[in-house]
Amino acid sequence: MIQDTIAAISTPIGEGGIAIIRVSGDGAVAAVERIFAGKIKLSEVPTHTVHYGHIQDPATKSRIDEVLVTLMRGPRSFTAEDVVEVSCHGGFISVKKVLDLLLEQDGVRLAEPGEFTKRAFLNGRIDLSQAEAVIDVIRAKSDRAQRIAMKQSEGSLSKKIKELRHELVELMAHIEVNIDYPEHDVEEMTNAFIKEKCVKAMEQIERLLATAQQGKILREGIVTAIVGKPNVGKSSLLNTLAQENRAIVTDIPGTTRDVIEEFVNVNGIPLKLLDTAGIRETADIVEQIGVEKSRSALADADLILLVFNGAERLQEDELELITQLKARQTIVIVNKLDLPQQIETDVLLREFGPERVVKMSLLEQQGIADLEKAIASIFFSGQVESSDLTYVSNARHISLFKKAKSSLDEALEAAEAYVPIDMIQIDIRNAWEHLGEIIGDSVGDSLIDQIFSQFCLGK
Ligand SMILES: Nc1nc2c(ncn2[C@@H]2O[C@H](COP(=O)(O)OP(=O)(O)OP(=O)(O)O)[C@@H](O)[C@H]2O)c(=O)[nH]1
Ligand SMILES: [Mg+2]
Repeated sequence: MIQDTIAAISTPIGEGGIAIIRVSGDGAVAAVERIFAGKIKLSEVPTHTVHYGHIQDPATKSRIDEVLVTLMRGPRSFTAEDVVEVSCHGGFISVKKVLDLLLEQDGVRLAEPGEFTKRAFLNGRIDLSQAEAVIDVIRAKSDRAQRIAMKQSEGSLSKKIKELRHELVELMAHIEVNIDYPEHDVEEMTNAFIKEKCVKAMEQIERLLATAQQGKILREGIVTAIVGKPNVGKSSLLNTLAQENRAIVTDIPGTTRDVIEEFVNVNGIPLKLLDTAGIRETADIVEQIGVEKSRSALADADLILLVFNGAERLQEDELELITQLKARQTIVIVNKLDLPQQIETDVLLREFGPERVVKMSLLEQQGIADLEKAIASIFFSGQVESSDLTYVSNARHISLFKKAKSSLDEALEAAEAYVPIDMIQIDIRNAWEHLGEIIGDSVGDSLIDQIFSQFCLGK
């Protein structure tokens, strides 16, 4: 059991109506009681109740802030321990003073990032995959990503893993019996049984892994690079999609020097947009670095928005970009439709196909709906839709599922080659262990620390 009591500010730092300090541990109620002045004694009130009063320094009796205190006794709390939440005034000073006073109380210390969630895990209220989903809920940037993360935090993935592991345990038990009581014929049957069970488990893992691509996109956004020659309107496109003047737009070619990142939501599809420096040969050393950055953004992007100025003919370096990008996931934007058109549209249509070429005037805000449609058609085409919202998106989970699958693969091959079944047992056990690691069964302390350190303070 964990002994000490932890406290931290759980709301973002800054001006706001209220701020919440969360306190958790055996001594939580006593610690807050010592600095709380109200009509009641916190140690005597029923759990899950809210109380009005003041925080005051027990030594000087000076009042620090007016507060509401919420009491939640374990195990019916976020951490499964006694939790007290103090809602005080927002801003920089009140909340800091209340926290400092709390930390002066015996046995109370500042929580580490993610420590509240870590305690919920260590106290057995949630498993590791659910705890990880809590970060995803906080970081979700689209409605859908948030819903998926909520599902996972409620245990949707854990349930699937437990079912899979249950099947494997049954299989291992079956094999065990045959190792202990080897009989003629039974071995043959066992082999067939192993194969059937392994294939079934592998299919289920594959189905989960198939959601990984879309799960990652929903979680992190489609990394979308806006590229093209200088002055074609790349930054104008970023500003239009972001609906604010995020990047500097001028008529000077070479305005953007650095990669500008902005998260946008296009009809529910999360895009991580990267506006880049216009690609051209240049003697300017700063611009050269910018062009380098453009090229590396281009290399890593899931989606490319390749922008042209429709009022000019295609140029040499643009033809190069076309060759380089036509096999990639690219949408071509012919901008400046408001000006007399010079561009060889036929070349673009031939290389990319009509559904991937969009005509726009960012100056007059034309063609935005067409672009949104093109993005949606790429994103939704041929993608797996997981109807029950169980997605595998966490890199750690993906790698463990892959390991489990390859262990089962080895078991299957071994069974086919009539390797002695106690050898096959080892592979199946490995698969079972890899799956267990996803929900935090038998994982080491250092991994646990690493996972929870990604959390923000106060969570
Ligand atoms: N006529 C017209 N001008 C446009 C349009 N879109 C952008 N512009 C202008 O084109 C110029 C360049 O726009 P930017 O968005 O800065 O272009 P960029 O591609 O980011 O340029 P660099 O950062 O230099 O690579 C600005 O003067 C814009 O106002 C359009 O649809 N029509
Ligand atoms: Mg620019």
